[in-house]
Amino acid sequence: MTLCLVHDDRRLLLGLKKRGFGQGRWNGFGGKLLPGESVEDAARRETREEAGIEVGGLSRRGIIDFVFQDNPEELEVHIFSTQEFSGEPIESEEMRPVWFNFSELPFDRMWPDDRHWLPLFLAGKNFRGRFLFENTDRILDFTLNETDEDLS
Ligand code: UAN
Repeated sequence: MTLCLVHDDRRLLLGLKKRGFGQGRWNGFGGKLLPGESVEDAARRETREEAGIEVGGLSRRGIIDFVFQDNPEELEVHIFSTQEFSGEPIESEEMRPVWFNFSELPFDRMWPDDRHWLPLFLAGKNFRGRFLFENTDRILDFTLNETDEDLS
């Protein structure tokens, strides 16, 4: 899966998920890959579909595995950063995009893992991690490490 985080030097663009997995939460833009698609292409497509903007250069900043208890399907999420986009963010059937100051991120209405890795992301670090969820609200266990690897 992909997650695309569009930002400038003080604000992050998040979308309120209006339906499906993660409904009611503020997310970056992203989703599953289509057959034959690269993770970068999927990040671009999902951001176009969900927020109506075209992103420029992407850099891969993190890779996180998500495991949900009682669900054998593990999600490997590739997290991308970009400061380049064209167009105006616009609401789609799936997402309502809103800019948030870094100091006012709505962590209480985001995926619970975000409060762990987003500070690393905003500090310019690369990271790898793994989170085990009991359900979609509770983290049972996690590992998260900064990495000097070039993930791009
Ligand atoms: O930030 C996220 N964390 C996120 N964004 C979209 N999805 C589906 C997400 N899932 C998680 N954690 C499971």
